[in-house]
Amino acid sequence: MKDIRAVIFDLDGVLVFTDKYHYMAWKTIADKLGIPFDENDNNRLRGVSRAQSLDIILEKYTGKPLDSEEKKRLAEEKNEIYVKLLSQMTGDDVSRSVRRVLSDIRERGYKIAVGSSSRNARYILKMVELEDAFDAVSDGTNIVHSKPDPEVFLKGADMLNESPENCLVVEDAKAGILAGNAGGMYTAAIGDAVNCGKADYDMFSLSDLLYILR
Ligand code: B16
Ligand code: MG
Repeated sequence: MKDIRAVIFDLDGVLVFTDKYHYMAWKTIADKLGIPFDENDNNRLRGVSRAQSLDIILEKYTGKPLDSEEKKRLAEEKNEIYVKLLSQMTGDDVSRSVRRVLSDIRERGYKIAVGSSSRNARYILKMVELEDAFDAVSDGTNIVHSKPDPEVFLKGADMLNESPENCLVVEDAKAGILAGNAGGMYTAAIGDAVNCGKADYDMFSLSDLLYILR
């Protein structure tokens, strides 16, 4: 029988919508290199690490080969643009309904954590005034393998002192749903991830969680 005791939330695309900033920053880099890049291409970068995102963008690159130093510089340049865009974020970037879902779940006795591939997760949480909303934060700074590897969620479960089979992962990316499944956790898909058909639950909005966790 299902025994969910903790919920691990992906950040970008679930709690906040920083994907538009990722897009703007990657678009600057792609334009500079003459690579076609649109919002559909950007969808492929959901939940994927920064370095892997660059590799995906470079699939359409036809210029002179880039060595690892040049790739590192491009990823850093993208991050500088991205972080500058993030600095405009405020508490208003998290909807009231998202805040209500988080506090309701906590009041019902569930532990909650963030499980994000981003190395900027803590900065984002601070900017949107969510830094005290979670029992744990597992992010791109404490993992070696990015989603669809389950590492970020397994570390999150560990930080919460919960077994994977007692955790529910909430994700907007196929890579994240696959990661949660690989980690032996329950998974709930929202947004783009619903299309992958691999989650235990498909949600229309985050407040559907209040029914799943009844
Ligand atoms: P950074 P999530 C992910 O966040 C984003 O969806 C993905 O597009 C991004 O490449 C990744 O974080 C790494 O982000 O460059 O800030 O370290 O969805 O796992 O919360
Ligand atoms: Mg995401």
